[in-house]
Amino acid sequence: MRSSAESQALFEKAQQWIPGGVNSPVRAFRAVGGNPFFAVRASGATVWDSDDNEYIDYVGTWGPAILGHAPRVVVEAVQNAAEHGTSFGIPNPLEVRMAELVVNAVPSVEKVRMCNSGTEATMSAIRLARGFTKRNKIIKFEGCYHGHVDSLLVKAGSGALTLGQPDSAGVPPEFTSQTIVLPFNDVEAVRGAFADHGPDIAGIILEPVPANAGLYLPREGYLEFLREITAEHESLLVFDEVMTGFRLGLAGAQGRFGITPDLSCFGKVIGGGLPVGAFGGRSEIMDCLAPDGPVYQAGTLSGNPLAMAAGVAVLEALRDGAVYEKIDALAQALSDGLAKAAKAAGVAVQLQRIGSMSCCYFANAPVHNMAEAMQSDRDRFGKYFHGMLEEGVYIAPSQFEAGFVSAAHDEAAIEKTVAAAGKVMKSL
Ligand code: KE4
Repeated sequence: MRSSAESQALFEKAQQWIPGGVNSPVRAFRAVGGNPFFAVRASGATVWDSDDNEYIDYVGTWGPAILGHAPRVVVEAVQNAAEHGTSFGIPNPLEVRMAELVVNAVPSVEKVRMCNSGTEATMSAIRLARGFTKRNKIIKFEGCYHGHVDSLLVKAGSGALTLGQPDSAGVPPEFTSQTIVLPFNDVEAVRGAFADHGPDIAGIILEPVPANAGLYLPREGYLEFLREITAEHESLLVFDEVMTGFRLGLAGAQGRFGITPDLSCFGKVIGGGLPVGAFGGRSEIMDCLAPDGPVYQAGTLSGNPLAMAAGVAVLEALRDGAVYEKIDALAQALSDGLAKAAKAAGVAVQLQRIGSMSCCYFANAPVHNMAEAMQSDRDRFGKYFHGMLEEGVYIAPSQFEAGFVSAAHDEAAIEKTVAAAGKVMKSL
């Protein structure tokens, strides 16, 4: 049994001064029971807690750690940037380099604006969609999570779904009255919404690969359908690629599926672990943003030099594509190994994966939307989570999250993880 005395003591203290003892709800282990451990160090594919337990990490700080934790290129870039000042609030060369890297990597993005979180990126993107189209309604999908934006906290995924609060308190009905929520992967539902509200729909925002209710894929032709119907109605297609952007390839999910959205939101990977969000798209849309246009959006620390230094270092390390080949292959081996372990243990699982992102649903049938994800056996998942933790493997503390493989993982780590799963699954 690993010791947790230090983490327990820290959690006691944290709960006195921080709501729930955490600065983001999903970290509280509420979905899996028990108390969170406190991380004190992370390097490569490993995280150490305050009781000196070590874990192979498949959360990767919820996506940013695509190169692994504390890669030298990022640490040195941030150290060097810090020597020259930690924030200017004045345009700086690193912002230009970041914008150039994003525009060169994502064909649909002609201009990009930096901000400080994925939430800011999606909030700004839907404001921009409304300002550009002069329409009010936004379509989102059940189970998709776009950060804690008031008007999008409706049947949201991730921590909201995990905690059973897909519709948050504190959001007046007026704030969500312009939000249309539909089941994902349901063509007729979208057709019906446009039939009823077409002229007032500013856009559709979606995770092209929903990964905040576990991970499920768009059905064949679904993204193409959304592209066509939004173009037909002069609504905007907004891809929330906060998680998939620069994770599923340099051009993210839109590159994998060959879809050209009107706006894209980014975060996580482009910050290299520092607080960064971004949104971008066609110049004619982006030029509606202040100071050129009437749609206001701003941020004291947007384009912060430390965050830009970290993000630029990561994007430059990804440019030759070699990382993607490695992490996709390792993730394939992981999913194959977990599936074999489950079969040997007689445990029903659905291993769903794209690139280096995956989810192990404890379910009897494949998952294509939130309703089906909700059929998964969360109790069994909780037991699996804690069993893996005891074996030194840290996966997301919720069935409704995705897992990530980084460039710092290797075959030995995958083999250790699969062996641990083989042992744990036999006990479920
Ligand atoms: P942030 O505001 O947390 O930087 O990004 C919000 C967001 C937007 N869009 C997508 C597709 C996202 O996945 C997220 C945030 N992801 C969650 C994990 N699934 C963050 C973890 C947390 O809330 O602590």
